[in-house]
Amino acid sequence: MNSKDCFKLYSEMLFIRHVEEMIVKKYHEQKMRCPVHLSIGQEAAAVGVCHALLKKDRIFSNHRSHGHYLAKKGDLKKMLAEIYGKYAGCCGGRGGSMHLFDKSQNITASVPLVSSSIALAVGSALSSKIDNSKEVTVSFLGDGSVEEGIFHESLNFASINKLPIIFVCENNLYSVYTPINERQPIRPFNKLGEAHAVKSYVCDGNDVLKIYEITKKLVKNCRLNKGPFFLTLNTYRHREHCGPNYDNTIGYRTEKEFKLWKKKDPIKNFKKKLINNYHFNERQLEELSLKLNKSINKAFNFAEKSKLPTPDLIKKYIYA
Ligand SMILES: Cc1ncc(C[n+]2csc(CCOP(=O)(O)OP(=O)(O)O)c2C)c(N)n1
Ligand SMILES: [Mg+2]
Repeated sequence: MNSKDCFKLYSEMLFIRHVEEMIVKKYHEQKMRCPVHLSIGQEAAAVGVCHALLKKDRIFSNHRSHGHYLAKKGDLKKMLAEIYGKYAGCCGGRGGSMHLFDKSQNITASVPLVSSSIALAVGSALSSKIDNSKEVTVSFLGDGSVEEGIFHESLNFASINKLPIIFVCENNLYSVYTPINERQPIRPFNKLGEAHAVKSYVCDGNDVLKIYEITKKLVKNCRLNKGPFFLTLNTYRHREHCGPNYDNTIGYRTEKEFKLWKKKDPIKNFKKKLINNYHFNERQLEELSLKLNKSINKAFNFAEKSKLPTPDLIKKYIYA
């Protein structure tokens, strides 16, 4: 990949990091009244995958959806307004952080019921196949998600119908506070896909370049009707399961493990790569950081100043 594209990948990851760090900074003001599941530490997955997609391709996400939404070029102002519960939000302020949509970018749904958006994504891929439209669907899911029956039904259906879909599992080792080895038998993760005859790959989830390269191949193959695929990205969330804080002191994961994964920070390491291998300098990257923060501040101002929905809207979208 050339240096210009690498800079783009870095910029997209840093953008997500800065947005979520600003949420951290402002969350205590209690103006954002919905739960937030931050993806700090997992930005490479969202950016590496979405960078390999075209605008027409569709993504489906879960409760940890900010990174996916922003990486697929969802509108930041509408996302923040949604988190602030404002009418200008992408769901009119009715959904909050876990319901991010942007039809204009084909961010079709994020749904916090664990695994439920996988089946919706399969429906999306089925429609692309019927229409022969060559759109690819990505279903983002977590390691906890593979424990739900709908995951297996969805892979089975996608496999038998050869659907243009990539199931992307971000394995961050935890479902809330329960580590994966207390929830699942020890077996290679890609066996989960192979059991349904879905070609499966495992990739370093903190290496944005590797993720981009492998997704690009899978997307190409999906367009050639060679899907579906199951891609596991091994990564780690830095913050608590839900909320702006750290929760390492409550005992479900060790400080040692946390520090080990912090060293694998996808953004810090890619920054080193940009400087050492692609000849960028600290000043250029600092300028980028300032520029991103400027636009992020504007979007927060917009969200904070936007109007709340009025009471008469309560019945809108209620059909019975
Ligand atoms: C059907 C269902 N069961 C339980 C929950 C509560 N819940 C919310 S997030 C979560 C953990 C999911 O873990 P994982 O899929 O690994 O995603 P991560 O939070 O690690 O990103 C659970 C159990 C839920 N939202 N939906
Ligand atoms: Mg998890």
